[in-house]
Amino acid sequence: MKTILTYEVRFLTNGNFKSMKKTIALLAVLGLFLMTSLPAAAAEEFTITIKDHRFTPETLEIPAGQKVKLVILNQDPTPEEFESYELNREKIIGGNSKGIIFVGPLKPGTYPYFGEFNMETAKGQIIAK
Ligand SMILES: [Cu+2]
Repeated sequence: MKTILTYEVRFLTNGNFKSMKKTIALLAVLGLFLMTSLPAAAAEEFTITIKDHRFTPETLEIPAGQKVKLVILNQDPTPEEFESYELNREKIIGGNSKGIIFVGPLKPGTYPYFGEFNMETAKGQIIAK
């Protein structure tokens, strides 16, 4: 922002065409940045917690037809891999840390997922409605 203002002031004082072009370029970049970052910021957020190699909630309902942000909180000291063929997602979440996974927009339906490192216990499903 400071940079843009500097160019703006220079342009106004000198009427320098080069500065004006730089200002326009910077504003375009800023506009693009806002346009691309806003939909992500607006995505509804849901948290899935991993504890004792299980997911909570095991069944998560999310809205169909829109992008959703999943925050995977791993409260186990060991890493887990969130994996889903149906969602086409695979992400390792370190022990005692969190991972972010964006899904959707999804068609209504059931999307199973599992923890690849603890497949007997770590199972869940996402239901898009
Ligand atoms: Cu995997």
